Amino acid sequence: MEQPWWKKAVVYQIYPKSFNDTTGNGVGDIQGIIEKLDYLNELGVDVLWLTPMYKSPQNDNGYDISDYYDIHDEYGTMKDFEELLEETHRRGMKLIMDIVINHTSTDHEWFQESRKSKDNPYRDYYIWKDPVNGEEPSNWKSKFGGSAWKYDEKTGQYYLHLFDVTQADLNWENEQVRSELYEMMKFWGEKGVDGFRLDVINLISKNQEFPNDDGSVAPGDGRKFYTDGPRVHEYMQEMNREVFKPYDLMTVGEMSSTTIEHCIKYTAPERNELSMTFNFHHLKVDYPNGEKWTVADFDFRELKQILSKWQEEMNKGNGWNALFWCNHDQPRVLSRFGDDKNYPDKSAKMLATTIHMMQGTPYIYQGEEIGMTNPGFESIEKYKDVESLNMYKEFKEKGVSEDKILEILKQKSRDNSRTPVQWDASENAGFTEGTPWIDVADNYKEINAEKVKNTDHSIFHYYQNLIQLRKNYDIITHGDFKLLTPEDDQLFAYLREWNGERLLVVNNFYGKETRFNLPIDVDGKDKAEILISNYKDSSLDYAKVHLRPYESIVYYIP
Ligand code: TEU
Repeated sequence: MEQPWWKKAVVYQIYPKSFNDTTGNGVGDIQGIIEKLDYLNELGVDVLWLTPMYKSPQNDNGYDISDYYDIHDEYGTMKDFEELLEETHRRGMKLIMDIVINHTSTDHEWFQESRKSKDNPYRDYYIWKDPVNGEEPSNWKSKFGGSAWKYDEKTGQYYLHLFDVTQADLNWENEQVRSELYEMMKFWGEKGVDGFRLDVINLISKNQEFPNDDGSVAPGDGRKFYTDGPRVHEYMQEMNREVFKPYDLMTVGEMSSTTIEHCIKYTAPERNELSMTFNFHHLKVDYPNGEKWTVADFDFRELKQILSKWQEEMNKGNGWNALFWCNHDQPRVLSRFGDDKNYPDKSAKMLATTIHMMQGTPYIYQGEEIGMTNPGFESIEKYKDVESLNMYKEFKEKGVSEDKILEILKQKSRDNSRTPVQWDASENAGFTEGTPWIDVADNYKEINAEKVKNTDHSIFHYYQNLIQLRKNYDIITHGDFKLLTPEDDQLFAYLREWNGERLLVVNNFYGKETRFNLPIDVDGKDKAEILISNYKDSSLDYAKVHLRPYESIVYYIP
């Protein structure tokens, strides 16, 4: 059977605001992306994913859209966008847009109309409810803190917002809403975009009773009534029929608190829903008891178990994973699961190998390929993210000390990955000639793109190699996955098998030396070769390997 092209692709995520500024206003822009297309092409990625660039008041950096048909002024114009699309295609790369259709900005004209009166034609575009006993219609919580309901004086009802108060949830039960959204997506399809990343798409279908959460299932914030909700698969199939299929689009759904069963349903080809899904279970291994807002080490064994389970079961169910360590909502992986102080180069490469040799489509978040780290901001003024600022306020109100809150934000804030890309050692890391909207990390003189590009065997070149390996070895795309030594507290080793070929991936996740003893019989010693490794003289004897700090080796055994 012919396989879809995106199974062999690598995607690069661009957060335009922090990518590259050409106007000097401190905010990245479309021309800035165009300027770096050759760089991205040289890296070897196939697809660029742009986080939202539509018109927006930017309360949530563009995830609050006020006009789906227009480009946000600071980023440029529709003409700039068309030029970007053309220039991307000219270099043989593809471009996918971020589509946010669970909610719109309250500045969107639909919401402006909707809030006017109960009989406004747009009223049912959103979710409005009467107060219950003079209070919120239910105890659902916003993901950014506080209630998910906001009272609107004008009509005496509450509207639902699962995220910021300026992000009102759309009413997907309303057929007209759905068809307007599909029309809008077709508009981008007509322009020639190659696909969509769909923001929190598994939250669009809500239990229409909007019941109180009795707290019997953690975290008790109402999510069980709208996560992978009652009609979500029906909507995905409708969207596929209306938009994805006709325009032959690649699609990746961002799935909040989802399950493997649902992700198989979203992505199994015969169901005609999405190409692949992001899930976040492996990125909660440093949330003790589910609590993100606390300083904690990560649980390595749990990390292995979760990733392996998704590898095995998605494969069995004919689903497809998006593979990633980082995005604009997560701290930098090098600071999180690697060692950005003692082994930045080795641990960054090890982490890259771990993900890139798995089954699925790998995503590289801007700056990951050059080894960017959390910035370590020391004061609250440095933070810009709405979620971080809300948490700061909540903690303050609870009486938590300033130092404690800052320590938490330093590890957990979404701003950790939103600092400007470090292009070179010049002022502001070459990101802007003005004042950047958020501070550049202090380490830009040591860590920057120019430097890694000009250094042999650097992280950048390592990523180039990983990307090429996926093109050259089908086993990386198709192979089965088996976790080895699951109980080991230091090694993440796995075996891929396909068509009589084997790929053995051995990663030392820590700065201590260790040994790997192959627990099963894998014949073919005399034919084995090392496809990639982060030390230059790694041992070819894969049955017994002595591993140095963060050593990572990929054996190919035909
Ligand atoms: O994120 C969805 C989401 O739930 C998160 O990853 C969220 O940032 C995290 O749970 C907070 O702890 C998407 C976007 O990626 C994010 O940037 C937006 O803020 C959010 O949707 C709302 O559109």
